[in-house]
Amino acid sequence: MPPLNGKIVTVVLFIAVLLGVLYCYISQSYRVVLSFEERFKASDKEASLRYKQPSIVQGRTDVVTVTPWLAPVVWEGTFNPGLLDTIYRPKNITVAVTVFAVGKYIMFLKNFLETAEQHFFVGFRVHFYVFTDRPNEVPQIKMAAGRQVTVMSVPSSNRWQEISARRMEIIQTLIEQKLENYCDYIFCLDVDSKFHGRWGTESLGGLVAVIHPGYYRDERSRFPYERRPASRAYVAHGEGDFYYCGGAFGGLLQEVHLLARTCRENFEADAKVGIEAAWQEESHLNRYMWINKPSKVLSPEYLWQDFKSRNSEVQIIRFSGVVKNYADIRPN
Ligand code: UD2
Repeated sequence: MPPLNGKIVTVVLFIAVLLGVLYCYISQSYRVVLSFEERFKASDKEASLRYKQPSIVQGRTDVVTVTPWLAPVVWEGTFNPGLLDTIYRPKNITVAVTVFAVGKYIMFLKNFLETAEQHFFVGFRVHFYVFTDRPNEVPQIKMAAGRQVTVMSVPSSNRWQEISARRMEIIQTLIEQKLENYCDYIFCLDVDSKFHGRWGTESLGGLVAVIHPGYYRDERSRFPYERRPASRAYVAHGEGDFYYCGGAFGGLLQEVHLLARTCRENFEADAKVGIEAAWQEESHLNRYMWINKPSKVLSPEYLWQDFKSRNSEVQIIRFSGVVKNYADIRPN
């Protein structure tokens, strides 16, 4: 049947040509879409590289912005938040946060988490680990995409000193068992506090310490370091750099792991000879930070206390301890 075959060949040829034209059209328009995206990305990158000119001769003169071992001291006005975010965004970092809410301290958790959603690493992946003996009382907070809360049970205690000090051991174990190969940075924060302003990528570093708001204008002889030579937290008079907070510290996972492990070991060695350092793990942290200098130091903007009036050099309060009645909330 030669005429039918001829028709079939014509139809097949026609369809082939049609498919060919369609393919050319689609690939052409796809290329247009791609080049548009590429152009968009390029202009986005250009925009992120357009910012206020930095200066090395003008800047804040009312505060010290670098330690004698050349670690930056982070104050408002010393960094460009947008620029820092564009540097860290492509790195796809995940930040872990530990927060302990044992016993009545659970009452502070809602405010802590809600304000963290407004100010803490906004736009970045954050995983909050809440340690509590009251998992049923953990409030449900609406979290932004990429951010989550995991509740971990811990035993309660009838001594607040023990609750506070045991945190180092739990942080060490958390890093070993859950965070390695998952998170990049970790911050360990007190729950009886809330965020008031940005706390973001400017705070990232290897080992990060926060200067205590109560002592930063004082002579170091007045710092409440552990002063008994028998303690592993001992810092002699005439020694030490700053007085750092036990309520906020952090850095790279490996660095914080070493800090937590060392403080825990020293705390346990002290306990064996019947010593509890003056300010529990805060004393051990201060000794550790004196020997292993932090690579970034956060000014008291990063942990103020609500009962204190703001000093002039503190242009913004980012995180602050709430006023609390110790007798009402502590177990002892
Ligand atoms: C300071 C430190 C704190 C710690 C303590 C010494 C700051 C701002 N605070 O605060 O970090 O070094 O001295 O031990 O630097 N907690 C509970 N349940 C309790 C008691 C404590 O969950 O019953 C947790 C909670 O996360 C709290 C933290 O331990 O935020 C520290 O306890 P604190 O706030 O009572 O200690 P405080 O105010 O003396």
